[in-house]
Amino acid sequence: MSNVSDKSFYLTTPIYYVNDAPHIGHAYTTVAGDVLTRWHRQRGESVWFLTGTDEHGQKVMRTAEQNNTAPQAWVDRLVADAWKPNWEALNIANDDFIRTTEKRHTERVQKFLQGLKDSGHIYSGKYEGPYCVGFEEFKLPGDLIDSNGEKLCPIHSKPVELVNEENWFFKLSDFTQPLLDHYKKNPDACQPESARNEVVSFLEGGVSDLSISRSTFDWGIPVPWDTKQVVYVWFDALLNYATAVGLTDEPDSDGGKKFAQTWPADVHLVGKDILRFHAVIWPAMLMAAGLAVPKKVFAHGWLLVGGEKMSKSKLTGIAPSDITNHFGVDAFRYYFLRAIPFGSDGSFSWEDMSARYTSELANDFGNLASRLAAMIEKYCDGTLPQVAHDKTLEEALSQTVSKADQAMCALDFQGGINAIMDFCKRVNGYVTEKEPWILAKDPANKVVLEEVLYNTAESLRALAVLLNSVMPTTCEILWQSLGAPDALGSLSSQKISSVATWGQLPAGARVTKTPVLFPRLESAE
Ligand code: MET
Repeated sequence: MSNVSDKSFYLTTPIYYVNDAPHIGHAYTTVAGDVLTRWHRQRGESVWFLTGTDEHGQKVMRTAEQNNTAPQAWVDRLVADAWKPNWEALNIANDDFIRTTEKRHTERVQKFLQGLKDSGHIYSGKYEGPYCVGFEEFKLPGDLIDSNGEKLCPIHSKPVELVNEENWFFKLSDFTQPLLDHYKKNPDACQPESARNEVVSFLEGGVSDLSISRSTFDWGIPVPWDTKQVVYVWFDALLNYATAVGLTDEPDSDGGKKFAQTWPADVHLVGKDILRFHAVIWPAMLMAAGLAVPKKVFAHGWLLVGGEKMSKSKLTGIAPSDITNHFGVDAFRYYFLRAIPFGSDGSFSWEDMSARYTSELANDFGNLASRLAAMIEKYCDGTLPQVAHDKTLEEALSQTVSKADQAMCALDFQGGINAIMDFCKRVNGYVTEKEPWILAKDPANKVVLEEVLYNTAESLRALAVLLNSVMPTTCEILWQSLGAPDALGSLSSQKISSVATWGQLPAGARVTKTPVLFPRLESAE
């Protein structure tokens, strides 16, 4: 039996099209999901984190054709050679990875669809209108831009195609009012506010029924009662969030139990260009099936390079490894969440990233750790002195923790990280003010000197726990260098709620010098 306290915090990223390898835009969303789920784990919650790949549809099928490869072989290769290794390299701790060509998905999609048909939400009709393959979206003529008489998708600036097919339709329009009511009653269900406003005004403009099958190609899931048609790729893809956790399985089966434990999803992270699919079509599909709708859809902004949305065709697409090879994985994870308010567009530039790396990571954080280890070695033979207490630092830490926790849980990553880095600055200020290197000159100051060193070590212990979700590798190294008990990775003992309790490092522990946490950057030339 599941009860409320068994409910996992369930977070998803979009499942990405496998027409190409990941770029930093995909990594941005996935890292955000990883940081948020790691944070919730450190709050002591049960967590389920899903990512995966969207493998059907014309966009993927045509890319496979262009590469003279069968679609299944193409997606298998890209998932194995590009997608999974990229997430491993970025230290993404997802609990599951769903692929839409997996049997667990295709079978459950068919069952779900049959249910909607049986309950009268699906009818046969004719679709005639523009379609953007790059986006896999049926467009309204008013959505398009005109370029010398040619109609282009406004996002990709690529020509749309005219579709004229007998299809199956989902009665999406039936859910216009229920969706408006839902967002009125639950403003948190679509964030940030600008995204919710966009969705509400879209709904207020009236919504048409949606064609949910295609009949002119076969790379998709067959419609169960009409196998000459395949399910529209977005209808198939959106269902991943629920098929991955056992949608349509019997309640007492493993799948059914998993579903009860995870559904509804707590957060669907999406880019703002796919907001309507998630905040209009997806909850309508769930409402039609009598299922709970997601608690929150959060739309983040675009990463801009040179002021424009990144794009491979414009040669502004950047692979994560282009950046991690230079700055390291943890700095990559840190930079985008620290530099860009989540929900707004943000520009990437090498200059800004170098500047933050040097001032915030290398100077404020990394140097503090190496200075402390050097001083403990020099003044205390590498052994942590006796416990002492600095009330002001302790108070500052306690405020930092509540501020950071509130911000992180609201997906304000920038606010959360800022709060933590402000504490780091404060500790640097404490060390500068106390001047332990002067204190060390007179043996009469021994007690005060040891207090300063112990308080600095305690502050670093807290920073290791608080920054662990963002920079897990660095924080583990720091944690161990402080002679802290257990591994930081054994999170059950390193909860956010107890991090502010002062005095956790045992006196007498061996503090060791670490490799420099953030080495000086090699010149890019
Ligand atoms: N494949 C889509 C994209 O990459 C996302 C689908 S999420 C259900 O934009």
